[in-house]
Amino acid sequence: MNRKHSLTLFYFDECPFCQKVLSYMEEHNIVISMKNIKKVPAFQAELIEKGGKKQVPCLLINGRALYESSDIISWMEEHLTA
Ligand SMILES: N[C@@H](CCC(=O)N[C@@H](CS)C(=O)NCC(=O)O)C(=O)O
Repeated sequence: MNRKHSLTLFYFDECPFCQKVLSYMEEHNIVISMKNIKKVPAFQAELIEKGGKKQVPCLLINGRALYESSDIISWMEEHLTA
């Protein structure tokens, strides 16, 4: 899985939109790099630098930022599930 894409999810636990994405990932056994922006301030700085804003969830796909939980789930459905 994920051999074609470099993937990182920026998130924090208390965010319901992040939880929606995390639940989808758990259901589909999707394991990717995770960056908790509340626990590590440098991750928030990285998110702003790469995505332009600090909104989570944000999926970084080969360096390109994808915001919006529904769009992230749709992307995962198309690219990471059979
Ligand atoms: N429509 C977005 C909403 C995301 C959202 O509102 N995230 C909040 C945390 S729960 C956030 O990052 N707020 C800070 C900001 O937008 O700068 C989604 O579905 O992903």
